[in-house]
Amino acid sequence: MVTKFCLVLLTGCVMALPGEKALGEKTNTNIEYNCTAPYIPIAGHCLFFESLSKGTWGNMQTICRLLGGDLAKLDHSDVIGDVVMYIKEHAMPESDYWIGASDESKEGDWLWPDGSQVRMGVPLWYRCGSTVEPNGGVKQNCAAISNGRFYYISDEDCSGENYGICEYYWT
Ligand SMILES: [Ca+2]
Repeated sequence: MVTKFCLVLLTGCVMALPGEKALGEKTNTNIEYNCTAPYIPIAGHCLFFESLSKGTWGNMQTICRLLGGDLAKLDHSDVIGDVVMYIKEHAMPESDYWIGASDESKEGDWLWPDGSQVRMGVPLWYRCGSTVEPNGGVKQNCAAISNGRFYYISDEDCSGENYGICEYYWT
């Protein structure tokens, strides 16, 4: 006999067999997990959007660290997809948002705040015709999901002012 259990969802409750994905589940967005305010659960991450005031990449890093986290590690296209959906559904500014990737310490060596390597190329970084991000060389060492780049990742001047996405890191 197989015992069924219930996954509590944001939108209700579904029956699922242990080890099975809930019907319609694309990412782990539906799995119950807790994020401490001001962080909110999106695609298995605990994220906070600084969408009221803009700042440099360093400004946003400081804000995120004051909130016990760091700039977000958006290392999967599904996660970025859910982030963009959240931005649109909550009528947040259609703009650029700083994320955690940077090659400030060594040109061309893109790292997340936890020190892991950033996956380059598709499907994370913008590419269209002859434009292949990152393309700013030593003048652009900070990453944003860019409204002008359909929210793909783009490198930008770290001293530019954008909104930001923070993440609480569990490990
Ligand atoms: Ca660079």
